[in-house]
Amino acid sequence: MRSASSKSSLLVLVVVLLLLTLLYDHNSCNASLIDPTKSKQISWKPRAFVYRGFLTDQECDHLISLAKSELKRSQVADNLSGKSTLSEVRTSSGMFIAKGKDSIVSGIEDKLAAWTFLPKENGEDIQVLRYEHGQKYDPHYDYFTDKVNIARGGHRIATVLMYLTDVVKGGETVFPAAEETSHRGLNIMDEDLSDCGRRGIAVKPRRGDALLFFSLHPDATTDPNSLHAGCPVIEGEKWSATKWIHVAHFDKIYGNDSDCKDQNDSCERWAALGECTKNSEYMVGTTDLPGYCRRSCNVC
Ligand SMILES: O=C(O)CCC(=O)C(=O)O
Repeated sequence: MRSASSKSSLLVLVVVLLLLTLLYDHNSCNASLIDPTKSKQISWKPRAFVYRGFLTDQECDHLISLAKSELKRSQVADNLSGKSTLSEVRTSSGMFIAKGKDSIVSGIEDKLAAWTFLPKENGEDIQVLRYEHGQKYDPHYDYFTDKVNIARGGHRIATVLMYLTDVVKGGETVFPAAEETSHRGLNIMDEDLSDCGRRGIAVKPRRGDALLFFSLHPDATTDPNSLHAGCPVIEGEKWSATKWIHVAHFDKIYGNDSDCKDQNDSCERWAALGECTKNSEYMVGTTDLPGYCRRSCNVC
């Protein structure tokens, strides 16, 4: 009798251990897919790194297929008001994929956190972009100069650009204010670059590769060398995915939380439609001027 019951306890113990191992493997597998030897430094001013083969073909195709039917003309943030506006500075189209939308998106976010050493919750939703012939993003900074956009999570500290397709000609990401060093780390031949790409340290889009650069210095001051542009696509089509990462939790405003209310009955519905990101000034607001749907946007 006793030996039968100790056998069944042993069996239960083995099953529990197996389940725990599976759970641990599931949570850690994406992070453990990061291989630091694949990350090469391409510049110190700004701090920029390229990771060859960061995304698998399946991950690239998945992001493109989620985005394809949802694309809208890209916008830029107005320097003073922070409002999103259309501008000839940025002519691509794009859309946002909600954080953790499915297991593939969540797995990519795990890898981003492991590579950048920055917590998942500090990231914005991934933005997928498509650039057709002639489309571009003129030189700009990813840090903000308005109050609205820094209310959620503070300044953007870093950006990861993931390239979802190869581009035959043009479409490079270029850092025109980067301080050139004797080596560029990636052995790109000048003849492979467009005129725009030759204006600084450039990364030629290659399906699956990812570029990480920092917009803030280690002492948290803004880095003017992080000026960057998406060069016009000359031949082919460019698909990319951007993850902007802030200094703090992107979904929280640190301030007075005693008044955590929605002020419009439609807030919940708007939040589900992504308005907290698309229309952050109205929905979230700032610590000085709180928005109308702070509860539904989970910022209090
Ligand atoms: O597409 C690129 O190469 C640049 C994109 C970019 O600058 C951005 O999304 O902030």
